[in-house]
Amino acid sequence: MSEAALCTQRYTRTGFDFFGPWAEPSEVRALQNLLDAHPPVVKNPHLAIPEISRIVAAGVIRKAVSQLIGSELWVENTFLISKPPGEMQVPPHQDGVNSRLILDPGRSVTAWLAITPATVETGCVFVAPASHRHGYLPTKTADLPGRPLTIDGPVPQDWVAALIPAGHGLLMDSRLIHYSPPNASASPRIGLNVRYVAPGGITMRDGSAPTHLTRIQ
Ligand SMILES: O=C(O)CCC(=O)C(=O)O
Repeated sequence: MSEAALCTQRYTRTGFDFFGPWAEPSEVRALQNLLDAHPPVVKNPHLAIPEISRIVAAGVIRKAVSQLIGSELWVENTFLISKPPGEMQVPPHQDGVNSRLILDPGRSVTAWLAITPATVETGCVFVAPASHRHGYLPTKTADLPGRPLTIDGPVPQDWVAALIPAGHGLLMDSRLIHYSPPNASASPRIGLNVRYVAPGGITMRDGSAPTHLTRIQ
């Protein structure tokens, strides 16, 4: 079986897989320097920061995502988290549902890109293997700053720490339950969440057509 087929098989079974590197070490260092001064959360940085718009179209990422959902790719959303040392955490959630939309898991995938090393100490993402098999779960707002969405129901018991070197990444099924704990190190942990969709992969809850999509060429 080819490496690509093995990756797809792993992703289908567990709901996640690793990939990379998506950039040269010098490019990753330049990004670290650039993003160090940014606020902890930046929504849709690919629309405002040219270096990020280049990354989301990087060949290695495009190839990995295309193997899962086909070659016509659009970016639905990006989210930059520069998690400072301290309290900031992200509760268990699924990326494919929010108050505005639902993503078709067969036509969407999240790529989480480590811009600095993601380790247990720095507050890496933890994934619940095979949790995508239960579909989308009910949600509620978490009692945390910013009132993020979290799953409403039993929280999975089995978690895997997604340990990712800077310049590498994680692919997640849109239904995969994941969270990230606080950063216990002394430096910010920077990661970029990119939601890719194939045509027809988005259903807006209000019946409108999706907007602000960026085609990956
Ligand atoms: O970057 C993080 O720590 C959390 C990432 C995450 O859960 C997400 O972007 O959906």
